[in-house]
Amino acid sequence: MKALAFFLAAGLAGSAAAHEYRVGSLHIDHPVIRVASPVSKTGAGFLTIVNRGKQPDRLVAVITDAANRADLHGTIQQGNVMQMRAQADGVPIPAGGTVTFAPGGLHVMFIGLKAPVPDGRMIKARLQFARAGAVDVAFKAEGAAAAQHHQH
Ligand SMILES: [Cu+2]
Repeated sequence: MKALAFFLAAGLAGSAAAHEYRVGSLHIDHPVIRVASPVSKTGAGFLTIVNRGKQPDRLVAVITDAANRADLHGTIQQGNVMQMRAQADGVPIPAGGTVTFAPGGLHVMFIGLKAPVPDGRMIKARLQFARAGAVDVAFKAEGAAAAQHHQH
């Protein structure tokens, strides 16, 4: 019985660590939020979206009660300066494609965070897709130091 209990516990831990979500043919993997410090008022959200369907989709909005706004940003290089740009039309998710939000590229800009964001805190948000609809996810706070390049 001991071995079985261990196996079950390990299985539960594994599924919690996977931290993924699904809506329609979209798989959302490992949403995280990075802040320069736990009391920062802005944070950058990263995640991976895989479209296993045959139709393109589009992430049109991120809605959260945890911040005043959550904007979709891209990053472009101008000379040797990285500049963020609002993704006015959302973020296209090609059919059969994978879109990765990562430092130096696409991110969800959380502006006006209403409470401290210590490591491990889960920030609830709803991802709104044009075709697949909405899915509730949680961005897990991690790696505070990694966000320091991201200045607002
Ligand atoms: Cu930004």
